[in-house]
Amino acid sequence: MAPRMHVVATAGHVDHGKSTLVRALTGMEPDRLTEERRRGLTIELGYAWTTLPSGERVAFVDVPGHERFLGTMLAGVGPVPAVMFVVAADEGWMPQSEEHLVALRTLGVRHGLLAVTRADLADPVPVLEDARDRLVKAGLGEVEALAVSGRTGQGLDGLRAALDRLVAALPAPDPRAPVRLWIDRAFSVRGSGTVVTGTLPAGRVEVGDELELDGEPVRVRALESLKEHVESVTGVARVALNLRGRIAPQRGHAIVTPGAWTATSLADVRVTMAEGARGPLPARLTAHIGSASVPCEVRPLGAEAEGAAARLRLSRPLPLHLGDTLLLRDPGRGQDELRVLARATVLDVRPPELRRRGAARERAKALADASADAASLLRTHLLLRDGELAAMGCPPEGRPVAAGWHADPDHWSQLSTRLPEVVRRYAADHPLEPGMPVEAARHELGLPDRRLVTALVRPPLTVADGRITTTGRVVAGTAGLPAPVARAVRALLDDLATAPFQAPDAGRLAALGLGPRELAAAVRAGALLRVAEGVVLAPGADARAAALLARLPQPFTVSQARSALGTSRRVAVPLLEHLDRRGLTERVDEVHRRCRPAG
Ligand SMILES: Nc1nc2c(ncn2[C@@H]2O[C@H](COP(=O)(O)OP(=O)(O)O)[C@@H](O)[C@H]2O)c(=O)[nH]1
Ligand SMILES: [Mg+2]
Repeated sequence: MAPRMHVVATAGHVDHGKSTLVRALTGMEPDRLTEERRRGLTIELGYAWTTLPSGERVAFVDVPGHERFLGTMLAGVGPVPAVMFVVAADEGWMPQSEEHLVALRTLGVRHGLLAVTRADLADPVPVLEDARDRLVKAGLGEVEALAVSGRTGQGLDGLRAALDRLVAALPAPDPRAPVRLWIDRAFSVRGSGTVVTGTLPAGRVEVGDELELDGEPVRVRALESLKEHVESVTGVARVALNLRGRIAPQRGHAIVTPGAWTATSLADVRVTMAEGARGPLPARLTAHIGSASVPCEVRPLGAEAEGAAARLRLSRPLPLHLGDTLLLRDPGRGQDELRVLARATVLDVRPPELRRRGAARERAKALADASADAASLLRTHLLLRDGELAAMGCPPEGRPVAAGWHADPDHWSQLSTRLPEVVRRYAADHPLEPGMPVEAARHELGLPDRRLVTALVRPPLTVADGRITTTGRVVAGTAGLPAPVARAVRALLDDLATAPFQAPDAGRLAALGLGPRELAAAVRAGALLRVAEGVVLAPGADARAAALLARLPQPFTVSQARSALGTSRRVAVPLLEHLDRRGLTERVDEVHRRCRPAG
C-alpha cells in the first residue's frame, strides 16, 4: 500500500517542550513568528512534518500551551484525530495539562501517546506513571508512554517507532466522505490569489473541484500538501488550497462539498458536562468545532442538567452534521477555573420551532430517545428528501417511500390510512366528478410532493388521468379484504343502509367477528368510516349527516342533532366531534354548534 499521511496535534502545558520535540522529530521550525522565536513561546499554530521509519508520513499541528491561547489550541486540535501529549519530567502534571486533557476528552479524541520530555533534567518515571494514568482514565486507551529529551535526543528513536504504531492503529477515513476543511490559516499570495490551509479529516479534494465557502462557490486552482504540488489529496492530510472565487476566507470558516452539509445557526444537542464541570451551564458560551470558535446562546429544553437536551443559537451559521461534537467553553471564566464546560452532540440541524406551551419539554423528551441517525430525524421531520438527509449527515436507512423521499414509518402508515378516507369524502362531496385530483389529495394530506400521494395509492384505490378513484362503488371497497371480513362488512353496510347513523354496537360487531384489527382493515380499505374508537358508519355518512344538520335551525344542540339523525348520544357526540374536525360544523358555545358554509 502507498504510504499514507497522518496528522497529529501536540497538547500539554506551556514550556513543557512541545515545540522543541516537534523540531527534534522533524528538523522543521514550528514556531514561525518572529515574536514566537523572540519570546520562546508558541502563540500561533505551527506545522512541521517528517517521514516515519515505516515510510508513513506524519504532520504535526503544534499548539500553544499558554492558558491565554486555549482558543487557538482548540482550533489546532479540533479537526485532528490523534494527539502527542507532552509533560515535562521536571515539572509534572500542571493546570494546562489538565485543561488540555479535559478538552481532548470533551472533543472525543481517542488516539494518542504520551511523551515525558526534558527527561535529561529529572527522573521521568514518576511523572510518566502519573500522566499515563490520567490519559487512560480520560479515554485515550492504552496510551504508550515514553521518556524523551528534545535537547539530547534521548528516546527519540523509540518515539518515532511509537508514532508509527500510533498511526498504524488510526482508522482510515472514508475517501468518499463529503469535504469539510476547517480553515486554520488564510492569506493572499501575489499573483496567485487566495490560499487557505487546514487539516482535511476525510474525503478527497482535486484540482478543479467546485466547493463552497459560506454558501459562495469556490474553485480549487491548485493544491499543495506538505509543500508539494499535487493533483488530489485524500484525508487525513494537511492541505493548502489555492482558491478562485469572490471570497475573503478566515480561520474558523470551512470549505465544503456543496449540498453535503447543513449550514445552520440553530442546533438541538445533547449536553454532556465535562469531567469536573458542574451545571447549570451559563446562557452565553463559546462553541468550538474544527477551527471555529463561535459565541452561542444555550437554551436548556428539559429539566435536568446532566445529559440534557438543549438548543444552541450560534452567532453565525456553521456547516454541521448530526453526530458532530461541539465543545462548549465559558469565555468569561477566570483562568484558574475550569473553562471547558461541556460537550454538545448535535441531534438536529433543522430543529422545529417551539411555539406552543410545553413544546420545549416535549422536544426534550423526544431528544432524550434520539440518536444521530435517519430514523430519529424522521420521527421529527416525518418526510425528508434523500438530499436533505445527506446534508444532515444521515445516510437513509431502509427503502424510500417514493422517488427520493423517506418517511417515518408511523407517519406513513397514518397517511395510508387517511388517503382512502380523504378520497371517499371527496367522492361524497363531489358525486359528479370522476375521482379526487391528486393535487387536491396532496393538499388535503399536507404533503410536499404529488409523487408521495401516488405512492400511497393502493387497491382498492387507483390513479388515472391525475385523479384517484375507488374501484367500483362503495361496497367494492371490501374487495381487498379477506372474504369473512368482507362478508361481515357487507352485512353491516346493509344494516346502515336503512339506519345510516345507528352505528353497530359492540355486541353486533362481536357477533359478526369484527374485532379492532378487522375494523381497522375495513377502514383502511375505505369500506367503513371510523368516527371514533368502536364507532363505524358507512363511507360518506359524515357528509350526509352534515347535509341533514344544515336543514336544522342554526345553531343546534347535540340532542337536536341526535333526533335529526335518528341516532343515540353514543354515536351523535363523536360524530359531531368528527364533523368539527372536518370543518363541516363548529362549536358556537358550550352546548351549541352550527354548520359551516361549504368551501
Ligand atoms: N533540557 C531540556 N530542555 C528542554 C527540552 N525540551 C524543551 N526544553 C526547553 O524548554 C523550554 C520550552 O520549550 P518549548 O518547546 O518552547 O515548550 P512548549 O511551550 O511546550 O512548546 C525551552 O527553553 C526549551 O529549550 C528537553 O528535552 N530538555
Ligand atoms: Mg510551543
